[in-house]
Amino acid sequence: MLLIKQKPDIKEADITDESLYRQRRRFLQAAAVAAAGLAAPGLLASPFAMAGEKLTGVNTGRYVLDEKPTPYKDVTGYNNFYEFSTNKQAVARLAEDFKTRPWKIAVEGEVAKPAIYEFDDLLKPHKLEERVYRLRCVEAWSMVVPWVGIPLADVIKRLQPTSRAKYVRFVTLHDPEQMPGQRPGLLGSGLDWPYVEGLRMDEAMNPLTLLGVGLYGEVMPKQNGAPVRLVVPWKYGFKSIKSIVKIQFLETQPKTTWNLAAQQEYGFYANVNPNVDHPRWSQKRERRIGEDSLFSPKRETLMFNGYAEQVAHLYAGMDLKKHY
Ligand SMILES: Nc1nc2c(c(=O)[nH]1)N[C@H]1C(S)=C(S)[C@@H](COP(=O)(O)O)O[C@H]1N2
Ligand SMILES: [Mo]
Repeated sequence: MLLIKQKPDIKEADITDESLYRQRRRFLQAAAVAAAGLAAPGLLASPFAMAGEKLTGVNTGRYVLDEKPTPYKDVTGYNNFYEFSTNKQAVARLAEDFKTRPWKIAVEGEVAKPAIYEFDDLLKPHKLEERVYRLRCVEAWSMVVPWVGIPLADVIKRLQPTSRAKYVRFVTLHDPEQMPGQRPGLLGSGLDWPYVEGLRMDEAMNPLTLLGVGLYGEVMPKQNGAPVRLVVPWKYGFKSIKSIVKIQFLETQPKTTWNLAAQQEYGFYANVNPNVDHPRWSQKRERRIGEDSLFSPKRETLMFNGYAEQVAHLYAGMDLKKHY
């Protein structure tokens, strides 16, 4: 089954769009500066500063899916982001005031350029791409999302990991003042904070792996992991860690949040695999959010979420029942 078409890059924004966009930005900047009563040029100069604002200069067409994108309202209205709530429909509202600027990202470990980077300093030098990827959650639902991001490999190459770097670890912001799900309480998720995730170096460098900064042509909505999250389309959704504040290059395999919470249920690899059941339910089928009803027949889940051609080689010779 052919799921992915690879085409050469096409520049989406033409000159007219670009100059209109700049005019609008200048207006917004002037308005914001006036409202704040002070100038903050560094902050306002960012091409992806405000959640919901349109992104320009995005290359499209390299990875397209022969499937209908999930409606925007479902992509942004049904979210797993336990820092805000375990109720997927409540996350968007609870994240409304989440501050995503200024935003710093610490780069640490086995790398030539460790530093605490401003968001723009780390990501602005790179080209944005739109890629339509499926996101398949452990709970057997899926979405098709037009993500906007930067290939993680591009950023990693610039940071120059040492030869000892075998894994990359990612950490989400820990800020209980802003994130009610991180406060101790009876209704907590039981997870340990901060949320942490990891990839093997070759997985991180695979061309499919994105640092997501937007979706549907807009700056990443807060509930989807603003300002920057991972998008790893051949793995279960929980690997796509949101609101990243730290990237560490390591020699040894790091622990991950869901593996720490329930080792039997969530492994390090978490590759989408219809042949390896979750201990409490089958992973053979899925239901598309926003499209399928409870009564629709479920869709077949595909090996590596349909991306076997791109990633199966990473796991050649590994027992995927053991390394789930
Ligand atoms: N920090 C953090 N990242 C996270 C999660 C989370 O609870 N906290 N949930 C994960 C899970 S299980 C999924 S399915 C996706 C959901 O992404 P979406 O809200 O954009 O659909 O985010 C992942 N990243
Ligand atoms: Mo998930």
